[in-house]
Amino acid sequence: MVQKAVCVLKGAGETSGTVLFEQESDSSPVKLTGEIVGLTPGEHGFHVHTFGDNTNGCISAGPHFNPLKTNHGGPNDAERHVGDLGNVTADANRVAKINITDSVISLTGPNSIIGRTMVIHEKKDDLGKGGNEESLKTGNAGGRLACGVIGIAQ
Ligand SMILES: [Cu+2]
Ligand SMILES: [Zn+2]
Repeated sequence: MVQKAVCVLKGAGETSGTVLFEQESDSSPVKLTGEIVGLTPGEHGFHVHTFGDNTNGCISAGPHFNPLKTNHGGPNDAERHVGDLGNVTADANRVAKINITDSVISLTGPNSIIGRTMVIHEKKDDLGKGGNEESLKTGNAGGRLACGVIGIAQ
C-alpha cells in the first residue's frame, strides 16, 4: 500500500517550506519532493530529528532520529543516523528544491519518521567528516532555521 506523508516547515525567521514523502510499499525507498524558501544560497543540513515536539520551537525536536545509537553520517554512508538526509542546496533565489530518494527512513515500522520533526539548518552538514566530536553527532550544521512535524497525508 502506498504511504504518503507531509511536513510544513516554519521557523522564527523567513525560512519556510513544504516536503512531501511517498513510499510505494513497506520495503520501498521513500521519495521526498518539495521546496524550502528563504535560505542563504548554498548547502544546508537537512535531517529528521527524534521528537514531534515544537513546544519551544525547533530545539524541542531533540537530536537526530537515531534508534540504533550510531554516529552521525551522510545519507550514503554505512554508518549514519536514520534521520541523516545530508544537505539540500539553495540557489541564488534562496530556494532549495527537494528531490531525495532514501532507503533508510520509512513511513512504517521501526524506522518510521511519522510524528517526528524535519529540520532545515543554518549551515552545511559535514556528514561526519569534520574531524571533531560534534561532527559525529550533528555534522556541525548549526542553528535550526525552520522545522515541522511529519504527518500522515492523503
Ligand atoms: Cu538536524
Ligand atoms: Zn545525524
